[in-house]
Amino acid sequence: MPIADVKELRAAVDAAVEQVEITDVHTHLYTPCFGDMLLWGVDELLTYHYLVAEVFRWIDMPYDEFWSMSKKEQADLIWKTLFLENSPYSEACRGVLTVLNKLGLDVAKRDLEAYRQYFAGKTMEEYVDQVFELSRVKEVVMTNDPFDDNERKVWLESYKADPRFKAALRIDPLLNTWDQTWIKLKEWGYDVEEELSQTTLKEVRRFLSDWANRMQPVYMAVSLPPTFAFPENSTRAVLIEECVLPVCREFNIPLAMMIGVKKLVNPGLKLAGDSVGKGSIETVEYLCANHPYNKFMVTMLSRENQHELSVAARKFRNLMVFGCWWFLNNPSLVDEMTRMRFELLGVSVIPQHSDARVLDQLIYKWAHSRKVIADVLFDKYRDLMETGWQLEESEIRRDVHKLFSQNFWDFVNKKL
Ligand code: RAT
Ligand code: ZN
Repeated sequence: MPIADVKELRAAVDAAVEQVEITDVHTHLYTPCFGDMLLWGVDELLTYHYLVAEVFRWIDMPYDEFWSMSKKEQADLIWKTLFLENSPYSEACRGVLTVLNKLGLDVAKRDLEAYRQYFAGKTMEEYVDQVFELSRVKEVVMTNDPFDDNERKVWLESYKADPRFKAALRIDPLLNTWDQTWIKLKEWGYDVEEELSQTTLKEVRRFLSDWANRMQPVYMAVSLPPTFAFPENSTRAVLIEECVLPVCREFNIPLAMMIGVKKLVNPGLKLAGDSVGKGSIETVEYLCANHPYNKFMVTMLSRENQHELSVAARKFRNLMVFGCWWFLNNPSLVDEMTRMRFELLGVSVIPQHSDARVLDQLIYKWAHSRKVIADVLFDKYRDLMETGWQLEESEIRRDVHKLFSQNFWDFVNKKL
């Protein structure tokens, strides 16, 4: 039976978005076998780098002094400064409170010690189950860095797959700091030199294939500066052309490009010290046009790039736009970007990913995004109904399932 009126439409959209099981296409979470690398609990939530950046707007403490404090001391300072001495309505602060509230803790009490005790009584494994259930996330894609010594060790010695966690082969050091990375490759037994000779390129391909076989990644990924250009007379461009794209094709996996990060504009802030710059859409267009048998997932960090990125996706079926990344993951910008993407691309986008670094963040990032995306969808369906088009509830569920999960898998499995 078609949806009869706007009231029924609102209920149908809200229910579909509320209930859909999510595939979260980009996170920094890990399966429990990675041990301490999987962050969780209130102290991790409070020391999230988004909040570290915010606390330094208020405190005069030297950066080093902050970094020499224990995690608990840092969390205490952030709680006091950002939650008690100011109202915590920034998106990152609000997120912490959404998590506590959804876990059933009493946010009104402002009792950090009580929240700590709640987490102290849990094991990581049971908490993983609880968070996946509460956030209705079915599966997450990790960010797996074969150049990270701790992570590498787990992959080589003790990795235990968990179907809820998919791997993504992240290759920033290869493409962004080759002058240091080639030495590591050499130490690991690949016959490479700094100059990109034919042997070196072959060995880099072998390295990527070895890790693709080991991780079984759903895509290869890299974050890139605003100045990222292709084609270009640079090491990065040669490595992309000669190594990354051929191996992605061989394994039939997309290359996810996250474009627009200016690394460490303030090094004192460490992980919180990165910023944003406008990237080049011509680079994305060139890659899609000249490598039609490669698949590209692209997210750009600058608000100014969003319109042209959506237009590019209208031109290239090998381009999948995904997520409202990092500084864009705020309700006002998610709303604006999602509206524009739905208007230009219909159902054929991946509107959001969480970028969760702390397991618990799945709860808030998805609660907040679900709400904004449902509001936008409701408006779009209402506009449709005004033309006389009739909508079935099952069609709304179909679209929502694609947006929050299936589009990703269809793209990953697509053969060009
Ligand atoms: O959003 C973030 O946490 C950033 O620090 C980055 O991790 C970014 O998402 C990335 O994957 O490079
Ligand atoms: Zn990320």
